[in-house]
Amino acid sequence: MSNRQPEARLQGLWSDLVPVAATPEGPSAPRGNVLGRIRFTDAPAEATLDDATPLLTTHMTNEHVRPVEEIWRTALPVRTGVADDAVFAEDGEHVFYAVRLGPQPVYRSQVRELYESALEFAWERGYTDLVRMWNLIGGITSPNADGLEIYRDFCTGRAEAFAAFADRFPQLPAATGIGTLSPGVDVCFLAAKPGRAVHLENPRQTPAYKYPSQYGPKSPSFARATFLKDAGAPGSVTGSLFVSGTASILGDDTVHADNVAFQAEETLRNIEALVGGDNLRAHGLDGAGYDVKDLDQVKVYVRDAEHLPVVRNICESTLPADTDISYFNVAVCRPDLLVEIEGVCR
Ligand code: 3EB
Repeated sequence: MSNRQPEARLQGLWSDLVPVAATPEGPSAPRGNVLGRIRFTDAPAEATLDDATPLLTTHMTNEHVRPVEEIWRTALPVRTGVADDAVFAEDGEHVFYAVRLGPQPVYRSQVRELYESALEFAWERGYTDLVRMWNLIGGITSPNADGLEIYRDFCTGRAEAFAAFADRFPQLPAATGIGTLSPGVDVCFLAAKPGRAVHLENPRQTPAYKYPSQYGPKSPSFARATFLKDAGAPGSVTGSLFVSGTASILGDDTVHADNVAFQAEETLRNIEALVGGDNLRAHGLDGAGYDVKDLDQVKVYVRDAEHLPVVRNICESTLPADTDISYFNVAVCRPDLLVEIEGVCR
């Protein structure tokens, strides 16, 4: 795991990506209390409290990549619980919430209900700044029972839920929408008490919520990144920048449709433009700014297993040697997207 800026790991929220077989225990384990875990492995499971902490298990690994567990931690004491099908943990400043929706012929209404329950939960407990959401979608580019692409079906239900809660959650958070290897949808999110989150767009990309209808009946509901200011320092520009799943999209167009190396490089340029000081200043975050090399806790999603080596090479030559990077061999939300990259800058 990365040891860059270790002091930053004691502020706000932080995570580690660790091999499933070697979860650190004992004195070498990172300090902090576990808020939630996401296990990327070879089969899905219901969201549960495991070892008294929320655990989401998603089918995202096969023979080409290693299973990993992402562990979100906080310095504050944590309280965990169950809310219907969902599990959660909260520390008074942050909440982690996770839920699995099993396979459906059509996802729209169930996704809407899942999202409305999740938003209601966050609102009632006062975690009104959504920070980061993950949407892990089986068969993402396959048709549902009505012939509509499952990603578009999913986006419709999600957009309806956000529309119903627009008075309470007027701003969309950073997110990922990515394929998994089993049917069903796994959703989890991080949210915070109000006043610390700033949502960012990318000057090189059309906001996803403004994508034209050629990409689906309802646009995807997410921002390109969310900056979470450190707790207890709301006026400060120290914090964490949560970078959404980012792909080779300029404006709203996929570029380099048949060249995975160019897609990976374009994606990293998109992240560079997103996290740079100019873009943070444009969003009112004066004095903050990152380089693509500051991206850590990186997840790289590669559609075709044969492309893993070239994408690994590009990521490893762009990012520092001590960067935490995990690779997954899963479909992306447009058939012409071959790679997607996300991470956190501190
Ligand atoms: C894109 O830029 C690529 O639907 O939540 C990236 C991040 C993508 C989040 C989502 C989709 C989502 O449109 C796909």
